[in-house]
Amino acid sequence: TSWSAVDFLELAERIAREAGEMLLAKRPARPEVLATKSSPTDVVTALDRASEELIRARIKESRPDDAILGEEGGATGEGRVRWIVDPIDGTVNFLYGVPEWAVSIAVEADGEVVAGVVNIVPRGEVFTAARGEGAWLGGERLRCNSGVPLERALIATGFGYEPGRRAVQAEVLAHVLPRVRDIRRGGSAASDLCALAAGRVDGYYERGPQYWDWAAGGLVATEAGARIGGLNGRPCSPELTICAAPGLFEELHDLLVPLDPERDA
Ligand code: LIP
Repeated sequence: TSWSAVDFLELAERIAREAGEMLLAKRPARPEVLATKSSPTDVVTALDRASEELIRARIKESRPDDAILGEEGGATGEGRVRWIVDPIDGTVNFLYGVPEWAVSIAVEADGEVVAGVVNIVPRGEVFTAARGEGAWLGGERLRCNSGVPLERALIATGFGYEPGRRAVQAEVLAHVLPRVRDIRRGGSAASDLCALAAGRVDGYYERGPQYWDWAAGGLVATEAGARIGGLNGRPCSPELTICAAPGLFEELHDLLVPLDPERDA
C-alpha cells in the first residue's frame, strides 16, 4: 500500500478528534494527578494515559506495522512509518481547566514528518498540515506573520519543569522581554506553534520541549511559512527550538545565542 501525506493526515485527524471527544467527555471538574515525572510540577493524569491508549489502539487497527513514539508509552515497533503522539500537550492547563491543551499527532515517513494534527480540544480548533500541502485551520489556509521586526514581535515561550532550568530561563527571558513587543506563555508548545502559524504570535522559542510536543505543530508552522530550527544551524531539538518567519527567525536566533539559552543551572 502506498499512503500519501494526505492519507496519513486524514487518519491522524480522525484519531485526534476521537481522542479529543473522549477527553472532553471524561474530564472531571478537577482531574487528579496520577504521578509526577521529571519534577513535582511535571504531572500525568489518568486521562493522559487513556488518551494515548486510545490513539495507539486506533493506529494499530489501521496501520498494525507502524512504529509509535508516545509521551506516556515511549517507543514501540519499528518501521518506515512512525507516529509521534502527545496525548495531552499542556497537561497543567488540562489540570486547571485553562482552555489551552491539545492532542498532537504527527506522522513520519522515512524520518521526515509528512503530516501533523493539533486538536486544541477546549477551543474546538483542529490545526492540520501535510508536507507540501499547506497548513489549515478548518477551511482556512494559514500564513504566519512576516516582516515583523524583533522589537514589534509578540513571542511565545515555555518553561521546563526543573527548578534549575527555570532559573536560567528566567535569566534569558529578562534579556528578551525588553527587546520584544511582549511575551506569551500559553502552556502548550503544540498550541504555541499553531498560534504562530495563524499569526496570533510572531515567534516562539523554548528550551526543553520534547519531540512529541513540536512534531505536529512544527509542520503546521513551517507549512504556514515559518522557519524552525535550533542554534547555529542545528535542527530544532529538545535543546532549543526557535520558530518564526524568515527574518525574525534570524533576529531572535542572534538575540538568543549570546544568552546561551541551552545551559542549565
Ligand atoms: C509541556 C509543553 C509546555 C512546555 C513544557 C511541557 P506537556 O508539555 O507543551 O509548553 O513549556 O515544558 O513540555 O508536559 O504538557 O505535554
